Amino acid sequence: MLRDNDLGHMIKAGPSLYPHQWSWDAAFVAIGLAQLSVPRAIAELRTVLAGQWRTGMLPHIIFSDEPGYFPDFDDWGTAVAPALPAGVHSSGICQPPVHAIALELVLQQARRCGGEDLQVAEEFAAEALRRLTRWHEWLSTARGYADVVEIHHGWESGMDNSPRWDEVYAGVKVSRRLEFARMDLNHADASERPSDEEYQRYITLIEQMKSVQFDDVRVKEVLDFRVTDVFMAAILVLAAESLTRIAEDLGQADVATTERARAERTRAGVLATIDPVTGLCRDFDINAQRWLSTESMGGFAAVLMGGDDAETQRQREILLGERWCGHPEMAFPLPPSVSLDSPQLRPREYWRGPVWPVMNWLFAWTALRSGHREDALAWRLAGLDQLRDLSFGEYYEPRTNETLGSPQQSWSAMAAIDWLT
Ligand code: 9WN
Repeated sequence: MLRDNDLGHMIKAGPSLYPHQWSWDAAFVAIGLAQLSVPRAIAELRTVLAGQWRTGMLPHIIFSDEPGYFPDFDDWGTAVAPALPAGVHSSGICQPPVHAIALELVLQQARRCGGEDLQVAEEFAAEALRRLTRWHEWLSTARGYADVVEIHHGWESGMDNSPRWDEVYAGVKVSRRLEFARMDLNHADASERPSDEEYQRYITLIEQMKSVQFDDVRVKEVLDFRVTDVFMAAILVLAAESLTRIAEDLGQADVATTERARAERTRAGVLATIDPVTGLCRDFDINAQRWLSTESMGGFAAVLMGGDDAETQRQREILLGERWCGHPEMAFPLPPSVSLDSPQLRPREYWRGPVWPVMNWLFAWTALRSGHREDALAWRLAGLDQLRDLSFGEYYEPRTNETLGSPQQSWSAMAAIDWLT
């Protein structure tokens, strides 16, 4: 399946709906690819890093030559951005920084294989270190806010239409209705995708960014969408920890020190967002200066980071409990994007309820990493069961396990590969 989605230098996120390379998809996919071929995994990460903007940002899409996706390179208009490197065709926003985590796991696999794989991987790691440090630095400076990370579009979170962002999107002023064709609806049922109203706001934000040539400073003055993303910040903590270990192995003590400090600072920032009533982490609407308490998978940022603090334990119990994975109506005891008991639940609609295999993998991996082997095993077994019909859906209906969104989605296959090897 991954071979079918492979364009040589990049794996399409999905065969028809997503014919390009997405940033966090590629990082996840590289983890699975490493089990099949270490050099191919490295090639995937190399393509991601080659798209790095002059500012340090890793863009969320690197476009292939395939048609059929909206918005494409021309629709984005990033050619006007001084920070876009020559020859790169990319979008103008980012996605969660899974890349250093991927590099660490690729290196681990290369060590198991030894020989040429190890040599190639170590050479690549030495090269990648500087770019990954710049990427993390950009997230903590250009996008640093209250020791977590600020985002400028729901697409940056990777959880595009999660109810987490509803209040923020309500403040996005669509001053003139934009004309465009929703190519995604050629490949997936409208009931499983964001609405037209949501797309008007998505594209309005791109117009706002374009008006200031995607400049990191000026964009903050014109954007209707500025919000911190605790889930992304928790991923940055994990990634900075991975980069610390990689740097130590390569004898780069200064990088290790910087990344360790980043992880500590960001970890404290994420823990500081916890709502004392619900126990979940909260995002903060920067323009409106208010906390967003909407309950969603994003609230489990502390579980993701791991740690022994009481808050993390409390979140773990909530996630495993009857409102979430342990809900009696769940087809499998896996983390849904929204609780089945939530008034916001829309069980077939994208990030508003479905279960996402790649998120199952992420939670299982972090559980293993933080010593909760029993949680990791339970999620792995249920996650594999969910994928048993080999459709490798992008997401699944939480009660019926109906396959939704794009079939043959690359990162869903990655989860199976990693769990089986
Ligand atoms: C917009 C590729 C991407 C994922 C995101 C997922 C979806 C894109 C879309 O697909 O977003 O970036 O067109 O809906 O929400 O997490 O990276 O798989």
